[in-house]
Amino acid sequence: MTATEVDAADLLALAEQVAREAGRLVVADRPRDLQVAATKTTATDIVTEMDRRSEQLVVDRISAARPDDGFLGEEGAARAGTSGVTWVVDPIDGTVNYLYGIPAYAVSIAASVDGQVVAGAVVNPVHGETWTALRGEGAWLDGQRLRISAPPPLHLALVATGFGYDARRRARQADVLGQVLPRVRDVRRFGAASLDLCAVACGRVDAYYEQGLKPWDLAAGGLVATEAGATVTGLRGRVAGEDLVVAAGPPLVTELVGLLEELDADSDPLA
Ligand code: LIP
Repeated sequence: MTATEVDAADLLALAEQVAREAGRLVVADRPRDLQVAATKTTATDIVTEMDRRSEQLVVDRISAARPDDGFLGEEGAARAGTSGVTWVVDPIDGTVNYLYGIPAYAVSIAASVDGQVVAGAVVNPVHGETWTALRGEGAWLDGQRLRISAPPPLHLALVATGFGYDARRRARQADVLGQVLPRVRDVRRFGAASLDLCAVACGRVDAYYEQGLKPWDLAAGGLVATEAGATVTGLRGRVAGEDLVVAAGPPLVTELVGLLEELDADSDPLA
């Protein structure tokens, strides 16, 4: 089955509907005394009961509508599927923000066909904002078409970035940031990659870069940024991925990639 045989617009409508519902759940059912349910790669890499409930809701709703599809979810949803469609799900992107009650977290759902993301929805349920994108068709914020404007040069650019859960990686990221900071306008750390990528798409920042992102952090937000006109890439001609993700409009993206290559920002202390 290829992308053309699967109606991507139908996949987008399902992604948006389910992301909104999961967003309502994580806001309405957030326990007052929300606790850490478990830790993952490190003591600071946390999961709450609501991450799990949100992912279960997403899997249940999409499976009911499309029983043959596969899943790749942050909290463990993993199913191959037979339809050629795989849903890439981050049930709460920005879990630490969610734990602390910082209103910068999102439900991120992308549909990929033959390994290519064709539709994506990112919902910030606190602000009630929904970013959507359809490959080759465009990106929208609450239904308004997004097209990035010409970005400033690097020294005037507002750049978002993020840090991993492993102290060795954070130390490396701090070194890189120490070199980047004097070369840009300023830096923002929002705490959720999907919202960082959507911020590039709607001009709230000029650029974003981060090392260590997983497919569910990147899938939907990456399509939103790309369809809004940004370039989403890795370094040294590689695709955007765990090594490094850089997103910005041309020609700023070239300047930033050049600087990050110079700084070996994709070298991984955990490798
Ligand atoms: C988060 C990412 C963020 C990164 C955090 C974390 P999570 O994902 O969205 O960009 O800086 O370390 O990985 O764990 O909240 O889904």
